[in-house]
Amino acid sequence: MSEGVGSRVAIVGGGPVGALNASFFALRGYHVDLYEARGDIRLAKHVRGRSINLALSHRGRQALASVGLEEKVIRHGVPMHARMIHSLSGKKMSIPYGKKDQYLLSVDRALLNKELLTAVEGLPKVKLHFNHKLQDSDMPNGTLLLNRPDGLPIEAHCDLLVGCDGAFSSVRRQLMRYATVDFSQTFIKHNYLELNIPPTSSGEFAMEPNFLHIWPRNTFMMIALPNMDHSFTCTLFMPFMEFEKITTNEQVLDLFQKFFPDSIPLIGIDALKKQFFRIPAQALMMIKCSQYHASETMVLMGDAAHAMVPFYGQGMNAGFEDCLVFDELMEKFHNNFARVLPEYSVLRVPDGQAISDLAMYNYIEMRAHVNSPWFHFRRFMDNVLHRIMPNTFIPLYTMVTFTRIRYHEAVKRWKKQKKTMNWFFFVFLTILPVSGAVLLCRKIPGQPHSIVPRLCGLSTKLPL
Ligand code: FAD
Ligand code: EGO
Repeated sequence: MSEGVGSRVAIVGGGPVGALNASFFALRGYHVDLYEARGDIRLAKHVRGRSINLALSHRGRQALASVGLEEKVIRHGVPMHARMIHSLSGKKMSIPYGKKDQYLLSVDRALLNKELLTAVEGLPKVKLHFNHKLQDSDMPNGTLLLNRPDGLPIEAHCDLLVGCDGAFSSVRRQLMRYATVDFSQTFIKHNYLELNIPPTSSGEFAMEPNFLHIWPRNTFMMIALPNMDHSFTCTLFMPFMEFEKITTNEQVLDLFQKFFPDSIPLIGIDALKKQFFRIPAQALMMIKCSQYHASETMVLMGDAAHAMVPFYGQGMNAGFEDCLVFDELMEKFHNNFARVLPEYSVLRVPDGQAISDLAMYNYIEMRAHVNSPWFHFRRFMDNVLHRIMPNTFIPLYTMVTFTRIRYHEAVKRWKKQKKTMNWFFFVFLTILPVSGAVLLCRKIPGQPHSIVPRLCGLSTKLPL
């Protein structure tokens, strides 16, 4: 890459996707300015018991590996080889995710972000600008308008504006002035709240560490992911109407007694009461766009392009894969933004839609009829079918989480598999028993009766 036209990239948003993306562009030789509205999270001191984690899987790891950051990040991860389903009675059952190398990694959000920022800061021609909030842009002329907390307005310049500024993206708002984008924003009935399960008094994990713990209770759902410090972070998903009803400590305890009794001693009664009201429950939403770019100067990645509900654990993974797909196109089209940007939308929009829809599908599915026996049965059957037909039947969760099969292809395959399975069950449960019955009831040649009376131990003399 030579300095000059098309060589200055501005990335808005220093979240996981923006920070990773900065590495991708820097390694291609671009001059990169990263603008983050908030301060440098590496300077914020860690508050004990406040680690929030997320599940990193294959797609995210492939993107990290492509810029040489996989090892650095997975050092901070706790492997989860199986889900652990907690039933209401307190019984626990686990079902593995797949083969030995198919596991999720529970990583600390803050640590992940710090690792990515530090890595990109060490690359040439990269500048990180914290406390810089994008206000406006005029990309036909390549100018940006940013604000600092002291209110000082700043003008900046770039050739490509990359919006990695999350679900409430400001870049997206500006992009939609220049491109014909269909856009939707959908809030769901559930909000979420995070709680902490501290290590035991001897410093051990309070539950089995290498699992994604799930308490499926139809409309009430809770999960817990392990942290490196031997604590767990629980996320409670509940209709906001229910959150609104809960205003006293007693109501919190009643709720947990009723739905998650085994978790009370683990969180601790006092901690539970305190943590429940620490901050209000947060809303969950989905953003869809029919196009992720405008001309050859603006492009969206991560939540800015496709925020989704968290019921597939893929939001960040999908955002990381965006960066990887974009980089693959940069290679293919020799860094020509005019060709890369439209192609990126063509490739990535169907996949963004597919994973958003799957996450929403899981949200509906998990409430509709997923209690612990059902959850267990479904995942058990997935594993059984995969074991007998490893090439024909790959569970959807496996395709999404442990492969790089394009999200929309995974959905197509899943629908085809469902058809095959339905046919298979139809044959075995209907045609075979029916034809069996017909054969049994047929008269045996040379005998006056079918085989049925004999099988039943009846005399064939009886008038059957
Ligand atoms: P963000 O993380 O939102 O970062 C955007 C950044 O842009 C922020 O730092 C913000 O300050 C900055 N910004 C915003 N506006 C401006 C502006 N105008 N100027 C400058 N900077 C700006 N994903 C997974 O893969 N696995 C999981 O297990 C998982 N669990 C989740 C659980 C929950 C409860 C939720 C809500 C999400 C979960 N996700 C998960 C999704 C994941 O959190 C997101 O997909 C991911 O954080 C998106 O990263 P991002 O960088 O695109 O956006
Ligand atoms: C029948 C059985 C229908 C996020 C199982 C649907 C999601 C869905 C939120 C888990 C795992 C990472 C997650 C499984 C299903 C993260 C995830 C799953 C949750 C909630 C989550 C699984 C953070 C759905 N992956 N998953 O099979 O283990 O199955 F429970 Cl509420």
